[in-house]
Amino acid sequence: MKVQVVENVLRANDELAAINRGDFERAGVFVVDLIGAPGSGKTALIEATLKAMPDVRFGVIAGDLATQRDADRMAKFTNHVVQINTGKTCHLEASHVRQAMAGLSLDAIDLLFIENVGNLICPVGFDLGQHCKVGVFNVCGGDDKAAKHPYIVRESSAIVLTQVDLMPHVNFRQQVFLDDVKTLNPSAPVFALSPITGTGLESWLKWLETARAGVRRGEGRKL
Ligand SMILES: Nc1nc2c(ncn2[C@@H]2O[C@H](COP(=O)(O)OP(=O)(O)OP(=O)(O)O)[C@@H](O)[C@H]2O)c(=O)[nH]1
Ligand SMILES: [Mg+2]
Repeated sequence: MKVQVVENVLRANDELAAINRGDFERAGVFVVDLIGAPGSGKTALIEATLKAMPDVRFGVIAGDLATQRDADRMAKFTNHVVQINTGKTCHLEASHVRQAMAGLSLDAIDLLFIENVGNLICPVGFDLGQHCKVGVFNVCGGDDKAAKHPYIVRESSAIVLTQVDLMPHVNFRQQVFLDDVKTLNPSAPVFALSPITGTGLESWLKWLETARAGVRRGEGRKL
């Protein structure tokens, strides 16, 4: 009986995610779900991306248990920001995104970031209607995190390794991390970068632009 309930919840989520995806595709909005541990640098990555691509019309849905602090940070770069507070829920669901969409004008957005609740585990299982998931790992989290969180690595279209400016201060073996990602998901590019110093940001921006162009040509689902 319990299994049945869980299946129903996931089916309802997937149905709503499909409706979200249809709306995004009709409006020509490329949607990226950023998933990473608390404090891994998701908001800093979005801030730097918005700043570096002034010609792109960005929207952001920020998911956190509480506060609108992330939304306030990103509102400096775009007017299209909605904060979702999930309370005790450790991930965003398609219904949260649906609610947030009511506060966004999709026609005024080219690229929508969904910053998921800081958590490498729970968000992975929930389709939101995004075109791709991007796993965000930070060097301070340790070089074993890709291996310990295989599901997000396998489901991601790209992996960001952030806070690389802090590499000299922590014991992070980059090759171990890269080898683990390669084993789990050989086709996912890894962008080692620091939004704070700007190191490595260019390749990430290029990938984002190429992926967005692919969706405009109707190739989004192949990511
Ligand atoms: N030195 C350095 N600090 C960084 C970098 N990226 C993020 N930070 C800092 O790390 C802290 C956490 O960054 P956030 O961007 O808030 O992380 P987050 O993943 O959005 O956090 P939650 O939304 O709370 O899960 C902040 O103090 C950032 O300024 C980086 O590349 N280098
Ligand atoms: Mg954040």
